[in-house]
Amino acid sequence: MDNRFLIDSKDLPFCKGCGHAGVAQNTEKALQKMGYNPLDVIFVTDIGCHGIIDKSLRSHTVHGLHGRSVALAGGIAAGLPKDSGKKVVVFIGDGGATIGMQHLLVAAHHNFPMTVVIHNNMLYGMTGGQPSEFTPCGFNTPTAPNRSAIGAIDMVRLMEGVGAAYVSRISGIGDFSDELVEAFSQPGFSLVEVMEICPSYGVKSNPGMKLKQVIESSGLQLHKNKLERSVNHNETYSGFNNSLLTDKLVVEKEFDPVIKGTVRILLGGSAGEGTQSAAEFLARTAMLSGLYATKKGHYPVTVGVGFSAAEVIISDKPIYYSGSTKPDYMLITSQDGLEYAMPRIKKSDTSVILLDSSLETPETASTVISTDLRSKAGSRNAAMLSVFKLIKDYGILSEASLLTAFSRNKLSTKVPVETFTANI
Ligand SMILES: Cc1ncc(C[n+]2csc(CCOP(=O)(O)OP(=O)(O)O)c2C)c(N)n1
Ligand code: SF4
Ligand SMILES: [Mg+2]
Repeated sequence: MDNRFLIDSKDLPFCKGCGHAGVAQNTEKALQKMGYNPLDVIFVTDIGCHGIIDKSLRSHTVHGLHGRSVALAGGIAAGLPKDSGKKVVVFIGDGGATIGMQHLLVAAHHNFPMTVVIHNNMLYGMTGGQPSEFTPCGFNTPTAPNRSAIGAIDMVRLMEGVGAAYVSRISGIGDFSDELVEAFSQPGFSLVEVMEICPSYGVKSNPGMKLKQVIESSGLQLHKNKLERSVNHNETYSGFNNSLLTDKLVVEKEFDPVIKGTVRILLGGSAGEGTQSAAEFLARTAMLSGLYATKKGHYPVTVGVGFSAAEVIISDKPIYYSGSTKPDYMLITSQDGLEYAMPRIKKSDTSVILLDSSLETPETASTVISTDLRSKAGSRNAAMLSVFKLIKDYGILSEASLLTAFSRNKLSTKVPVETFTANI
């Protein structure tokens, strides 16, 4: 692959005269000077005008949510093997740096091995020129024509305060590729704030004002600072980055499946009453019978209160979507669960609903079977009893698989199986 990073460095997707073009061109030049191949560089771009450079790049690109590109890049940088020879570069605007400032501070503090290039045009370009926290005193924008008093955050000083290994503020005019080379060469974290101007909103709101003048009058000096850092994130965490999947549970097939096709089950109960465990148990019992199974939990953001619901799908075919708008069965063990499931109960006309006998039968075209769950097994085990009842009464899995799965479930050490078998 040849060493062009830009598909066409003369045809970039910005307004005429936009400072973002200079950053893209100087970045290409700097990386070429350093001998990088385009596929050795991972660009993580942010939301904003600068971010639309993606389509013009011949490198790896990841486009983040607004302000989150540094967090994404941190993940990529941390995941790269030691001495991979790859370079992670973040392109972010002053708006994104404002919105995601915490990510920048943490990335610098932990010394993540990557370079952040802030395209500081001192306003939110893409949305029409609102001020950001980088808008300096006296620099007007279309929506803040008299922004004189507040002034800009000095990002470079802020970065120094959290121990950034390398920071610089440079003017984005002309050839600044050597400054970028210096930043890109750092082994740990580096940040370059490129001061530039947005002709469409910055120039229009500040007629006749030149970038040099804005920089001078803002009190934000062009500046560079290097700090010796003996640790970086990747070294500190080496050995702690095992895959989350390494100790995944493997459930081998021990029983023949009973069903053909797909069965969708919704469990609706209350927090702390074992709904999620019962749903997981159902999914594992299906896997023990050689079936595919998914389980999706739903609960309010504040855990431990309100409803606790789960959707389980079991199938003889791979499952590509783990939700079920029309469950075949609904196992409802509490008032919270009933309220949660109500929209689906109302809509559905083909479900079988096992409903705890303490609950009022809802209006529905589906079949409702009122059954003693809470009174027989107690509130904490009602969901598990409903799963036993489902398997026994509707024969979707074999009884042998059910009993084997239960004997391996930690609940079996606390609650005798008869609590369930004697009540179905
Ligand atoms: C979380 C979030 N807030 C707001 C927006 C709307 N939005 C899209 S682009 C943009 C402005 C981007 O400004 P900047 O990051 O400085 O980039 P520029 O366009 O100036 O290059 C905003 C506010 C969004 N997409 N996401
Ligand atoms: S609106 Fe401003 S920041 Fe966006 S491309 Fe045009 S000149 Fe550049
Ligand atoms: Mg901007």
